[in-house]
Amino acid sequence: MSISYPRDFMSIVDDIKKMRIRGAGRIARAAIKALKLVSESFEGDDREEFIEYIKSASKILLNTRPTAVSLPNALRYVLFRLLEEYRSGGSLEALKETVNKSVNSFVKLSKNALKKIGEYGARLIDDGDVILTHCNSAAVLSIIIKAKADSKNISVYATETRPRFQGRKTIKVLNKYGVRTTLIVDSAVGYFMNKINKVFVGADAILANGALINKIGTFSIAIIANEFNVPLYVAAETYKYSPDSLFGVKAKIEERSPTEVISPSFLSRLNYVKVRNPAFDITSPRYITAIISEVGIYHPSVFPRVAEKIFKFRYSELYPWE
Ligand code: RUB
Repeated sequence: MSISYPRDFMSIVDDIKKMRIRGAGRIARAAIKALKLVSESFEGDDREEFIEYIKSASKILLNTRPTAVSLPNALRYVLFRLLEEYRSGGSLEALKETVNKSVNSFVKLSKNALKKIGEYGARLIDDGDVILTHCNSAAVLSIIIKAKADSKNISVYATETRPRFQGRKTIKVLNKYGVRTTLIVDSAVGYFMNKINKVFVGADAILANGALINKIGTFSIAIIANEFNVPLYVAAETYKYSPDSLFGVKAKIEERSPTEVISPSFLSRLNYVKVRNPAFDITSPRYITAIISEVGIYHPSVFPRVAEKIFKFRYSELYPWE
């Protein structure tokens, strides 16, 4: 039997897939708001059917973008609470109310986390700092904007972040806040690193060994920063921790269409050429100075333990949508 979903839900699914909604934090918030729409639209009167409906919508959301772990974690947050209510015999109304409340509380904690990360991260920034950032991370921007609001005299180098040019979003925001910014091509990071004294990047996932998954190019930037003894800080909410990496589940690195890199007509004339377009890469914890979270600043080896404590992952039920 085919299940139908509300149109608004499908349009959020499409927005995430096509990257009109992007960035790990935003993806997570949008996905569970979409789940709330599904919950509200349920017209049946059967508790089991409701649970199945929510689980199947969750699986659709999980398939939108595979790498940002904030998405499954946000779903876990809602589904843990929903299943608890279901097992304790809650009525359909109570189940819907649980979805509603937990979506709202996740969105609130996520926005609050961004604010706290801004506060903690800004403490690491000194007057006169020249910062490099890559891609477009709301968590990193929160730090830079707070440092600027604290009247620190700073400037930023932002990479353009090919092939999707998320760096253009970053420079627009920095410009709005009056932060002096230089846009550079991704391959110029080595050329400019001697001018930089701190690197800040966001996170799509932090693995159990403290490794970072973030926008493609982060790994190269980390190596260059290391070569120049420039500290690299990661801005990551605790819900960027990947709980299943603890059991050796391999992170999924999204590979996007070659058409983002080269036009299909050009490529079709090159018989021996193929294009690879991974959207993310993995940076070893050895290159990470510290991870700035909403509950403090931690060494990458400590962050996973802190995240587990804050998020309260249930290792017995890591895939509640199944
Ligand atoms: C975005 C990206 C960002 C992280 C963190 O990739 O790699 O650095 O998602 O962002 P994409 P935030 O544009 O492919 O989604 O701090 O906003 O969660």
